[in-house]
Amino acid sequence: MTTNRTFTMIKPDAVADGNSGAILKLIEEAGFRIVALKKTLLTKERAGEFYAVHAERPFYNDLCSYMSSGPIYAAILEKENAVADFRTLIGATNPAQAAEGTIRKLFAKSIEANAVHGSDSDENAALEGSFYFSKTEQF
Ligand code: DGI
Repeated sequence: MTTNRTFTMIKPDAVADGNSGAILKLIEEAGFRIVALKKTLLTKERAGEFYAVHAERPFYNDLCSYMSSGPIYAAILEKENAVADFRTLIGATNPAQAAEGTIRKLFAKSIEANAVHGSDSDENAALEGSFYFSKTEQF
């Protein structure tokens, strides 16, 4: 099922550097509608829940520490073909491999501090959105 929704986080490095506004502007200019948006601070435990799928990966502990190191923005976005188009907009996980003009190319510092998250499937977009937002917070 295609929901035309995806989920994103603006990660701690991008928020700390004052890039949240610029990133949200690029997202809106690319045709995404913001359905829900909040600034929040994850505990390491809650970051671990969000990234549970990566629990066996060698970078999991560092990833959870990093994602709880400062506030983030969480957002649900809507657009036709949202998941795939948003992955194109943000670029490759490793900014060294991200295409020119992508959000990660513009703002990411490293493979870990890579500025933004983007869901990789419709199913995960729905799960990740509901991790942060109730139905009554989505408009
Ligand atoms: O969907 P992505 O965010 O592009 O990438 P992913 O789902 O494979 O990994 C989730 C996050 O984990 C990614 O945004 C940054 C971190 N990560 C992925 N691969 C590595 C990594 N962190 C480190 N330190 N090393 C990695 O190889």
